[in-house]
Parts: sequence; C-alpha cells; structure tokens
Amino acid sequence: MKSILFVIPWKASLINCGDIDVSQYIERAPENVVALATYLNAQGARVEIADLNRTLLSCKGDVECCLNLLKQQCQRFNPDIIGLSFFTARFEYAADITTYLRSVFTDKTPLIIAGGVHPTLLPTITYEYINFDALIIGEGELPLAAILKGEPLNQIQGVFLPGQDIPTAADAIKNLDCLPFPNWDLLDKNFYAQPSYLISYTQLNRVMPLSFSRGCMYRCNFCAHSCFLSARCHSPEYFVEMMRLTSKQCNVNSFLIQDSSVGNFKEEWSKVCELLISSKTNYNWWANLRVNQVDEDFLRLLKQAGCSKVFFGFESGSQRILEKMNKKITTEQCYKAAELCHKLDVPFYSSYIVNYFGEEEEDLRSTEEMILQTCPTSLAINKFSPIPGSVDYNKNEDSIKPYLTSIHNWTTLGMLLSPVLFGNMTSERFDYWFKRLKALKNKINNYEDN
Ligand code: B12
Ligand code: SF4
Repeated sequence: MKSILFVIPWKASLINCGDIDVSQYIERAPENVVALATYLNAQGARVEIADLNRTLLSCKGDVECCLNLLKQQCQRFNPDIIGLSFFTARFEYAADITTYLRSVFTDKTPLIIAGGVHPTLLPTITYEYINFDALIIGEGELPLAAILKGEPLNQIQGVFLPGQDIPTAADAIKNLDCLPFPNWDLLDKNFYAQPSYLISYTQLNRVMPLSFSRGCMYRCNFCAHSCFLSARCHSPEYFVEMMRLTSKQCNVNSFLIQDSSVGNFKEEWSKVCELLISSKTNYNWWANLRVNQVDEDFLRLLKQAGCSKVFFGFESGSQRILEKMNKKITTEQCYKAAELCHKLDVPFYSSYIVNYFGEEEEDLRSTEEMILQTCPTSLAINKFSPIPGSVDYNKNEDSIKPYLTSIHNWTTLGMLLSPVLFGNMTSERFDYWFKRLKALKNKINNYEDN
C-alpha cells in the first residue's frame, strides 16, 4: 500500500504571532484528519500528519521556518501522496504550501491532492488557484483507501481530476462504528489537550474534541451545510468506548462534543447519557444543542451525565430574522431554553449573528433585549458573511463574485469577515449597534472569567 502525508495549513492569526500565551491560541485538535489517518493506517498504509498550526506556533509565527520543517518531514517520510485538508478560511495558505511543496521535490514529486470542506464545495475554483493533481469530494475515507491501494484515479468515486466537468461525491461511511477509534498519537496530543480559552471559552480543563455524529438534518440558510453528506451517528456503546479510550490516551476528562446538535439524535444521545451515568465516569463535556430540541427531562439528563455547558445558536432576537435564516426555531423557544438552563443551573453559551439580510435596527434591539433577558453564561456576536456552502452564498453568488478578485479575499470571506453590509441601515448605525452588542459581550464574558 502507498503512503500518505496529511498537511493541515496554518490559520491566519498564527502568522508572525511571536512569543505568545499559548492558551489563547490552541484550537481544537483536528479530529477529521486524525480520523482519516487512523482509518488508513488500520488498512495498512504508512501515514503521518504535518500539523502546520502546531509547527507555526513552535516557529513563533515564522512561515519560512515552518515550511522548512515541513520540507524536512517530507524528506524523512518520503510519501507517495501528500493530502492537504482545508476549509475556505485556509484556502490561501493551502496555495502557498502547495507552491512550496512543488518547489521542494526536484526528482519525483508525490501526488499532491486535497480534500475537506473547501475542495468539496468549490472544486473548480480550487483548481483555478491551486495546481492539485486531484481533489476528493466529500468524505475522504473510501476514495483515499482506493488511491492508496493503487486503483486508477479516474475510476474512483469522489475523485475529481483537473479538466473534468462534473464532480461526484464519494460515498459516505454508512456505519460510523466500522471506523477505528482515533489514534491521537498521530499528532501532538499533549499540545491539543492542554487547557485553552479558545476551546473552552472559560473553564480551563484539559480537553479533546469528539464527534458522535456527522452531518445535520437542518438547512439553515447561513450555514455551510452543503459540505455535509447524510446525518448519521455512532452507536452509544461505541461512543462511550471512544470517550474512555481518548480519556486514557490523552489524559483528559473533558470533551467538546462537535456535533451540530446532540438533539439531532436525541434518543441515541440519551442512551449515551445513561451509559455515562451507569458507568460512573467523571467526564464533563460541552455540546451544541438546538433550542427546539430542549426540554426539561433531556436537559436534566444531560446535566446528570456530565454536561457542564450547552452551546445554543439563538442567532437573533427577532422572529422575522430567524425566519429569513430558515433557522426553524422561535424566539419563544430561545427564551424557554434559557429559562430551563437557569432553573437546572446548566451554564450556557449563546451565539448571535448580526448584519443579516434586511436586518433593521428594531431587530438588533430585539437581539439586545434577548441577551439581557436570557443572561447567558457566555456570549458570541458574529457578523454575517455569506459563506461558501450556504444557501446565502449560492443565492448571492453573482453579487459576491466581484469582491473575490484574489485568493486573499476568499480567505476573508471564509473567516466570515465580508466587508459588505447586508442589513437595512447605514454603516454608522450598524457600527453603533455592533459596538453596543460587543460591549455587552465583553461584559458578560468577563464576568464569567472572574
Ligand atoms: C471542528 C470545526 C472547526 C475547528 C477546526 C478544528 C481543526 N483543528 O481542524 C475550529 C474551531 C478551529 C473551526 C474554526 C472555524 N470554522 Co469550523 N468547523 C468545525 C466543524 C464543527 C467540524 C469539522 C469536522 O470535524 N467535521 C467532521 C468531519 C468528519 O468532516 P470534515 O471535516 O468535512 O472531514 C471529512 C471530509 O471533508 C474529508 N476530508 C477532510 N480533510 C481531508 C483531506 C484530504 C486529503 C482528503 C482526501 C479528504 C479530507 O474527509 C473527512 C472525513 O470523512 C465544522 C462543521 C461540520 N460539522 O463539519 C465547521 C466548519 C468546517 N467551520 C466553518 C467555519 C466557517 C469556521 C470559522 C470561519 C468560524 C469562525 N467564525 O471563525 C473558523 C475558521 C478558523 C480559521 N481561521 O481557520 C464552516 C466552513 C465553511 C467553509 N466554507 O469553509 C463549517 C463547515 C461550519 C458550517 N457548517 O458552516 N472549525
Ligand atoms: S446551523 Fe447548525 S442546525 Fe443549522 S444547518 Fe448548520 S449545523 Fe445544522
């Protein structure tokens, strides 16, 4: 079987970061690439990960030093295939890294391919900017296994070659339990497990991310849901064993459950909770939950099973805006979810989007009111950007395109930093409201830190 080196491009904020407080910078461990690497390794492939976030931090933000270390890893490991994994926010850095890799190999260049959210969503645009040998559309496990076994690229489902017209997605793994448990030794697990504000938002525990399910059955207009294939979950028994093994391997008792919402598979997640309670684990965990899936019994069960914080996407205090977003929740459900959290003493984080299409000052006033009345434990205020993979991007592609004149602008869009105002107010009034809500956020989050 052939060998593969996965490359994870760095994130923008690490460039030239210098000597920094690492706890402010560590993000979640890249569970997706570890899952892929573990799977291929179990099939007999030689696998390594070049985690350039980790490397760039150890180089104190010096990109040249980071690329040099990547070169040394390539020379030592000598892979047949190099596979980059990236979402839109790292498109630009994937281009820089690929150009560098092509200059490093003077004799036999490995096959340089890419997968992940951005190549899946925008394969043709990816080829316009980056000279990849192949792109993988959708979940990487099955096509990568076929490539590593030496099957011809043009016969593998999910492989999109330069010059081809229509990409087809790879088959999704139907039974997630057939995947091996993640081998965290494939990256610097101690680096990722160390306490970080970016992961926990406040509680500083050693923590690792884990996913019980993949995909989402909702279709909110602002979300890049078209990168998901069907929604599936592990069996509760498999997942609790995955927690146990990860806890042992990484010396953590805290987990961040990455699922879109643990209420998407409510019955199965309830069983996970029951297993955690009956096996008397002392794990604590945080998870996303949609407000339309909250009820008192479920929340009580989550708490009893170790849930120490719930993440809600309230998105807006205005029902009109929630409907425009196709969020399929009501403001009443948001208030009710917050009330239940206070009643059962479950800390919660609520996240809002501002600058949405047609937003009026009145809508922002309702958002402010919701924040004040629901008293979240922590708060996020995000400016809306039509992100690739979302309905909002697809519907507005023509008006967004003129702005996308360089790969750097794609990065900005991918980081949700579009400079365009989508609401119905002047930029002065929007700035006024944005500052006002941000100040509220700082007050709430600081209060929690103390
Ligand atoms: C975890 C996560 C993160 C982590 C990343 C952790 C890490 N170290 O990599 C963190 C917290 C850092 C993060 C940050 C952001 N994220 Co995020 N994140 C996710 C999340 C919730 C889960 C990703 C995951 O593990 N999925 C499960 C695995 C199985 O799926 P996967 O990642 O797609 O991987 C499969 C395939 O894509 C493929 N594949 C992946 N890599 C490769 C490589 C090769 C070579 C091949 C062949 C195949 C392949 O195989 C994998 C296994 O089947 C997704 C939503 C989601 N549910 O996917 C959003 C998501 C990826 N994030 C998104 C966004 C927008 C962001 C932010 C911009 C948010 C923000 N407001 O700042 C930032 C950007 C940060 C930055 N500056 O770089 C969007 C991306 C949209 C887009 N067009 O890029 C998503 C899709 C959320 C959404 N629904 O809108 N995120
Ligand atoms: S925002 Fe959440 S609930 Fe809505 S489609 Fe995306 S992942 Fe699903």
